[in-house]
Amino acid sequence: MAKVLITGFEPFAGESINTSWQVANALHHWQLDDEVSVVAQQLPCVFKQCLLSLEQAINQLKPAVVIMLGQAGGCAQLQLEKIASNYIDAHIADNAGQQPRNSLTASHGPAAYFSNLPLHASLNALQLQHIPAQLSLSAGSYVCNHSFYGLMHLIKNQYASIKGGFIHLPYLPEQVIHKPNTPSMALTTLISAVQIVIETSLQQRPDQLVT
Ligand code: PCA
Repeated sequence: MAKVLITGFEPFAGESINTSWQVANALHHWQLDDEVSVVAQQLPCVFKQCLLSLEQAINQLKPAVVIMLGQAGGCAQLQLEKIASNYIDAHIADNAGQQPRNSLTASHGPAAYFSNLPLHASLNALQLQHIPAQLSLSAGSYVCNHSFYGLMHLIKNQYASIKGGFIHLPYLPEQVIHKPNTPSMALTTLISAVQIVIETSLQQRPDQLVT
């Protein structure tokens, strides 16, 4: 049976929930069909520990697909992240009080990796279902980008068969009640969106560059 690992982060920056974990958790044990099962794993919003938890989950599960989710408060659409950059510059401390500035995720790694999920096919499939999404060329320079880079580094060096990548999600409606003019998206829409990306990732090849 093929396994799909979905990760989401614990709340951070004073929030009581994190949309990424609400969505990942809702997909835990989602049975796409007899051949595929989904496992959700929460990651700490802590620079060092998030990579250790991720690596442990991958070593245990040996998934075919890894889709990492993170919250990007303020965005109105799902952000299908194309590029994981080898750069950290934390604008706030993480949940362990660490705030690395102007540094690298992997001192001997390349400057960036591309996601190897079928992002264009996923975008088309989402838009066909009228779910707002776009390709994003930067996952930021905080814990999400750090963990996304960590995933792609692991795929490159140890798990070449894994298809993996990162999606940033908007806030949930209950998170914006006291944040005027801030976009949000319903949990049911976000769950359907991630299900669409899971199905597309299992069926389609990663994006091919035009040469
Ligand atoms: N979003 C943060 C870290 C955890 C999360 O959900 C980010 O975008 O880096």
